[in-house]
Amino acid sequence: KGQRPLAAEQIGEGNIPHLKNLQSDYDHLAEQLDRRGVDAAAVLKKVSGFTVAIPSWGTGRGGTRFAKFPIAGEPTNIHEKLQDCAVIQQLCAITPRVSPHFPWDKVSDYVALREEADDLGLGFDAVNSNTFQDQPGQAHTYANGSLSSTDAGARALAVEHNIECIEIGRQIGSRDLTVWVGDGTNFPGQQDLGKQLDRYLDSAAQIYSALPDGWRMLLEHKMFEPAFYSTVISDWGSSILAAQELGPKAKCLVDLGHHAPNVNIEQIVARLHRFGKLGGFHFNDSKYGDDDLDSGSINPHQLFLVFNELIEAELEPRNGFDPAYMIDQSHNVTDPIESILSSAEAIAQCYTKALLVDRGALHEAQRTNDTMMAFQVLRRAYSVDVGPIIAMARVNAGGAYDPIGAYRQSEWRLRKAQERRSVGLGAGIV
Ligand code: PSV
Ligand code: MN
Ligand code: MN
Repeated sequence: KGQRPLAAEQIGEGNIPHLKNLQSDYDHLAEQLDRRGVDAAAVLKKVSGFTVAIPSWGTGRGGTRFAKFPIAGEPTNIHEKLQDCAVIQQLCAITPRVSPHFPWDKVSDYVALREEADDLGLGFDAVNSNTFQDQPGQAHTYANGSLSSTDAGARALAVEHNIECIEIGRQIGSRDLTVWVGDGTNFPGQQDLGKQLDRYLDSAAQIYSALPDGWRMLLEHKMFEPAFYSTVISDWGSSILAAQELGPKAKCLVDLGHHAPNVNIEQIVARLHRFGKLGGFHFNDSKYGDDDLDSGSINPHQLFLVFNELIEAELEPRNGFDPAYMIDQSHNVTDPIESILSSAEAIAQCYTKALLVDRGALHEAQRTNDTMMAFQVLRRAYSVDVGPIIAMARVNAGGAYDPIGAYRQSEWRLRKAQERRSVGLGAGIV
């Protein structure tokens, strides 16, 4: 059904020379795992069901606050972004949903947009609202904040925009609204920190009350930027307090790049789950701040430890376990399709390694306070090269053995460079 951007036969043919080696690598790994009491087929099955959403904005070269360096053939609207997402999904087969951002992805007919995505083999994930920049002709500025602004008009506009995002989401088949606001201050004394949070909570409650049944509101915290002295929802503490105040449909979303350096994010994950408030993730990596680098490019071990907590959470669901997994990255130095393929692979790797952890041995070591053995259990899983399992899952699902190699061979970007409007200097996607 539908028209896929790449020829499926070409992907299949490209895999043929690798199939024999893949099978032998997989069999070898399965035998090794079997010796440890791990059933590779069961892991393969779990991995085959794993998915992560693509951010629509990640298909463009986001750039930095200093400059954008767009590449020829970059998508210029949601239709072209969906095509690029479909290419990614065809090649890696674990990214079947797109997380859109409004008004960046605004169109006049969302029912048609949903059909367009469906034809490309895609669905939609969480809808992201944007009250961190003014739109042309906007009646009230967000210069002094949005949901927490002192200006009632700006607050009302921000609430209205979020409710509109819910309505769009309903039409395109989403069930989550992700709310990140840049609201905060740059100077001590600029605002009353308590009252600013009161205003945020009041506005957020209005959005919350517009959530349809089965919907969730995901509150995304971030330590700083664009506000550099204080941020209204700066950390997981503020996030969970706000989510608890709002009600059961409000959950917390953890963007891996939104914490102070060295913060123990896996512990945050465990905490949020403990209180039934773990709503979702924005996967990326960072070295200094909200760098939005490719997942696993800086600290893959941290990503593994996060997934280790997620598997623990899944095994002990308490009040449920249903986090929305999304990538959130966008930068300036690679072809975004290649970067998302690379991130999807890194995320799948860490998930797979976490599945390999011998839970029985880990829990026993924890019970007996055998610290070294507990650590060794994690290390043993982390050091396995799980590539053959992931490649097997991908190839079985019709994806490419070597996604980036197949992408280059398809010359997709080159072809789009001839067809798509040039984004030119400074006209990149925000
Ligand atoms: C903010 O830094 C953020 O992580 C939020 O998820 C935004 O929606 C996204 O980046 C895009 O700017
Ligand atoms: Mn994010
Ligand atoms: Mn961010």
